[in-house]
Order: sequence, then structure tokens, then C-alpha cells
Amino acid sequence: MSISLQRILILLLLGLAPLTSLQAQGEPGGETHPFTLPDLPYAYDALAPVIDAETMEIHHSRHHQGYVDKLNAALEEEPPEARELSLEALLEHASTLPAAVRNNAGGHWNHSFFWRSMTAPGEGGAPDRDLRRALEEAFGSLEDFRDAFETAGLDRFGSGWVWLIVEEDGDLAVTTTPNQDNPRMDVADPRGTPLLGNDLWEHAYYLNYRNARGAYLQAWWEVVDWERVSRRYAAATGR
Ligand code: MN3
Repeated sequence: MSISLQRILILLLLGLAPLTSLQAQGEPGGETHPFTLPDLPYAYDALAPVIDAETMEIHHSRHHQGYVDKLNAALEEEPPEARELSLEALLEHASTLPAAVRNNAGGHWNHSFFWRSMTAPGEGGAPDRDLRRALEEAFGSLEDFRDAFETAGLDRFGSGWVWLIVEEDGDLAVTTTPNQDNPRMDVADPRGTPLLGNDLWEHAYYLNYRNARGAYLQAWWEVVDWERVSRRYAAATGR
């Protein structure tokens, strides 16, 4: 499957758009081919015992590296203009792209975002005042938000991701996506700006939690970096 030149030129213009405020904070999206594996912002054992070092090393150095390598290879099969597109532009036009580009662009963005959503157990702080207020408005309480996120993660059949997003109207929502799709993609419903995402693939938790996805989802709150999630909310809502 190939992309028409006209579509590529449109995509190219979108790809050259200025960095969003989130990308300016170092969030993934602005980079172009050839993509590279980002370093983790902490050591492989930093999230233990919530996520063990072996799981982190395999997940980062094998799985994430695999998405990066396959994305680069898939784009090399496309017209040269496709390699000028930013990661963000690839996501926004996922419906028009070959499956190998869509899946691996999603895999690369999702994992880059995921690593930066976590910190050592107990060091992630709490949602700031604005985010706490928005979570309470949308879900009733912080506890109700966590329940909604865990339930959505448990109910997602097969592999995928669970997200907290800001929709275009500014409302918060919990949503899930299959495979390596994400809420930035034009195929997602609802679409929005992710503030937080958890990986529901068994490779993310199987060594420690075996098949107990619910136990992993519950334990994971210990490593969520709420300070970063709060900054993402502020950037996404223009505060
Ligand atoms: Mn994964």
C-alpha cells in the first residue's frame, strides 16, 4: 500500500507545524525518521517493586526498540516524503497509513509517553489543584477516577492501552484503545490529548503479576508521576 503524493504533501505541511506546547515540554511527537529509542528517565530498577527491573529492561530494550526499528523499516518502503512526517503527523493520519506504520508509530509514541508518566514509588506527588478539581468534576472524586481507569483497563479485551484524556471541549475522559492505537489518532473515538496512559499488554506486567491485570492496574498508581501529569493538563488546557 502506498500513499498518494497529494496526501503526502498535505501531511508534510502538517508535519512542519510548530511544536505544540506539550512537545515543547519534551513530550513525544515532533521527531521524524529515522526514529531512535529514547533513554528511560530513570534506571531499569527505579520502579521496583511495582514494576521489576527485568520487565522494564525487556519492555524498553526489546519491545520499544522493536517498534522503533519496524517503524523506520516500514517508512523506508514508502515514498521519501513519508519520511519527512513528524511522529505526531503520522498519528493524526493513521487511517490513511499502512498497518505497519500505524502500529509501530503508535507503539513508539505510546511507550515514549508511558516511560515519562512514571517515577520511583511514592515520588510522584499528587494532582495539582487544577487537575484535582477537574478530576473531581468529571468523576466525583480522585478515588472514583482511579476506579473508572482500572475498570476500563480490565474491560479492554486483549492488548491495548487505557488513557486519561482531555477532549477537545476541555472535558476529562477515561478511554481505551486496541493494540498500539492511541487517542491522538484520527481512528480513535473519542479523540483527545492524553494526560496519562497505562500499557495493558501482558509484556508490561506478566513476570510480576502473571495474568492478574487488575492487580497490576491497582499497584501502578504507586509509580504515577502526578507532577508531570499536572503539567500536561496545564499545557493541554492552555493554563
Ligand atoms: Mn508495551
